Amino acid sequence: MRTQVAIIGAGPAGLLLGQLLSRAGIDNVIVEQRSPEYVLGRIRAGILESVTVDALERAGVAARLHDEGLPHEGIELSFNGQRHRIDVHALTGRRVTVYGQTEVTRDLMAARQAGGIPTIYGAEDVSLHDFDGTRPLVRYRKDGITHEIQCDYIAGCDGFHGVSRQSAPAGSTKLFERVYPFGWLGILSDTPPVSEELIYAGHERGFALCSMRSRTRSRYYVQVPSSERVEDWSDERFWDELRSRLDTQAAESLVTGPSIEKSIAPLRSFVCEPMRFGSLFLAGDAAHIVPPTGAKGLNLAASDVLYLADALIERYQKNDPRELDSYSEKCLRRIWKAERFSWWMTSLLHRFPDADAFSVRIQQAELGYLVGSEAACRALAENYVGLPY
Ligand code: RFL
Ligand code: PHB
Repeated sequence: MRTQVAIIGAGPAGLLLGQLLSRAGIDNVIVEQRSPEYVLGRIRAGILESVTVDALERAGVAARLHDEGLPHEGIELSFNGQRHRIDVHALTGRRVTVYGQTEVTRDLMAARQAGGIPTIYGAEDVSLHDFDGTRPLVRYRKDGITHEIQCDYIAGCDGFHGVSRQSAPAGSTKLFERVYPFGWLGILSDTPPVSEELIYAGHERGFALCSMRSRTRSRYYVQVPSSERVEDWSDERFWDELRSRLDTQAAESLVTGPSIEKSIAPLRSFVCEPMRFGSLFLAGDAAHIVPPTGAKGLNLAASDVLYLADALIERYQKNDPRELDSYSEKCLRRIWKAERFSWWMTSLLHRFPDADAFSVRIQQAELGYLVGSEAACRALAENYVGLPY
């Protein structure tokens, strides 16, 4: 098989890139190791920056997002038993939208299928070849048969554990990493959200987050030590722990119910530099990870993809490779700002097992300063809604 762009991974990054390229008349094939059902079964991000909404509009997949997404104009910070609202819209003129990654993925998959654009699910042993030379090639096995895709470019959109970053030549990457000594235990339940807006709670027992997917479906998280096992968390234990970390009013109005998903996500900051190796370009979690506290992972994947789609369009429509040449540098500028914000939100709100009394007081002082200072609130708000693309 031959195509212009071979895309590895059918997560939001790969699917969005495919859609933007197809709409510009650029042929592409997606190679995904899992099944569509598996991809749709992963419960992940919930908050879209306006830049991400714009990208989905450009991809022609925003109809349901506009119908069902919930625009949010503020967030609540909770600590010392009190809640403080940050009016993100008043401070920035912009909003975020609550619309689950699962739904974004579903909409992108449906559009791709409607357009009859090829996606190979269940591809095994995917490998990338000759992207430093003149004949880039993707090889995979399906149903016991080996297949090859010849292409001009390869987009590595296969997430943190994918094969693309690992295919970069030895010694060509610089990796930056911080692994946090805790994770987030998350629960999804068909119960009305405890609050109209998200509550980010710092508490001496650890961080908690009250989020949602719709007016009838809630998503809650509590910080747990990295050693924790999901099997040890009954629904009842989860709800008790969450309640203990919220202010009295939220704790009393929390509606509980059976979980429909429960999992633990480790927290990590990670960046791979550069993001280009000859004809191979990394995008999304394949190149960087942020802890979810700032709600930036999916949004960064979308901004990488916008840069990459525009650069490939310039290359094909005007035979101009300059945007491809500056892709990595342009992405990394935005990525490091989101890394900083996500690290800062994480440091501000979580309990660190090795924190001494001094660090705890500094954290308290920072929270107190933040909610008392319009300048500090604005800095948080402009990062939360997303820095300019
Ligand atoms: P994905 O979604 O991991 O998709 C990669 C795809 O590649 C496939 N794959 C392969 N395919 C072929 N060959 C191989 N060798 C392959 N190896 C892997 C995988 O099966 C998969 O289908 O990466 P992508 O597309 O870059 O998207 C990134 C986002 O998924 C991620 O950044 C967000 O989910 C992060 N995130 C959040 N981001 C936000 O913007 N806002 C949020 O509110 C938010 N909340 C979260 C989050 C992530 C979380 N977890 C579980 C890590 C909350 C949580 C709990
Ligand atoms: C989510 O709803 O899953 C979510 C929301 C905000 C975050 C992280 C995750 O910061």
